[in-house]
Amino acid sequence: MRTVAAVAMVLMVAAGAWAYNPHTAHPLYLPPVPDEVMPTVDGVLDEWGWVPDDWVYTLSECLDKPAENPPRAGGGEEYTGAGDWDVPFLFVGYNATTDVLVVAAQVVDDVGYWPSENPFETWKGMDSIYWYVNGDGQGGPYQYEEGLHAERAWQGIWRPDLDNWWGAYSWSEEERWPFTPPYLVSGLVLDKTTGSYTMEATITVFDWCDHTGPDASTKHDMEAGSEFGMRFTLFDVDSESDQDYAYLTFNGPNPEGIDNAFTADNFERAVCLSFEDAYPGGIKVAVEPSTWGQIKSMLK
Ligand SMILES: [Ca+2]
Ligand SMILES: [Ca+2]
Ligand SMILES: [Ca+2]
Repeated sequence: MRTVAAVAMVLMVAAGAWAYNPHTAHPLYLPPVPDEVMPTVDGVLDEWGWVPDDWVYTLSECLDKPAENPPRAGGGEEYTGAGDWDVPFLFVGYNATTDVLVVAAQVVDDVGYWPSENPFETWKGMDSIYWYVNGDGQGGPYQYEEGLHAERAWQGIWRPDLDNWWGAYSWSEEERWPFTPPYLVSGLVLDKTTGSYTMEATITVFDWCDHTGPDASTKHDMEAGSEFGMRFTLFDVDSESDQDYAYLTFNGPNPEGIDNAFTADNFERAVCLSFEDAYPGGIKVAVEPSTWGQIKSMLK
């Protein structure tokens, strides 16, 4: 995982009229994904060997970290080990050419838990991924309500069991175009019994995401130095017990319980790095196709 001190000096954009979480000690730094290594978004992680270890997040290194230094891992009770849940590989970056967030993850689980096929009951506790973005960093509501469209910030919830379904509480079912290709593309390979999966996604962040469609919307310009608000959490749930869950999250402390107000005012500050700042040693693009696990085992 990238050390904060090494990249803190590259920040040129001072926090000003933004509404980020004031309780987090540092921004979330996003490395670029160069065009030549942009993945095929199919959930098969055979093209990620180029990523330096600095930019690979794993659950084991996120355990027991202070809340103000995300990403961090936790759960309902003490973590019971990799046999319950593990994240051997998580990458979150951006691509400047297509203006998208790029995420890839391998999640190893023992029990796939989805007690309801209704995606709008996911909040009750199921294996899932939660995304929140706020392109202009100015906060504001992300919750869709009758007559209120959350154009600046929104929430995406990913259910691996529902045929790779992404949904949003921020939008009505008829207005969920930002969660469909080409604005959001995702692929996964799921073992439904164990809940284990590998996934990839590209996610368009908008400064203004108009409910009428892309013509009236403005993409966030993803380039070195740009920033925006986001939250992100991977969840493991194995039963209906309130205690039986684990997570890996980019979210910082939330002492005011502000997220219960459905506002983006407390999102984390994500900052896009230049290639030179992210990869001072360069990258090796000519890696033979392999799964991430095979690559790691070869290196040991
Ligand atoms: Ca792939
Ligand atoms: Ca589990
Ligand atoms: Ca599970």
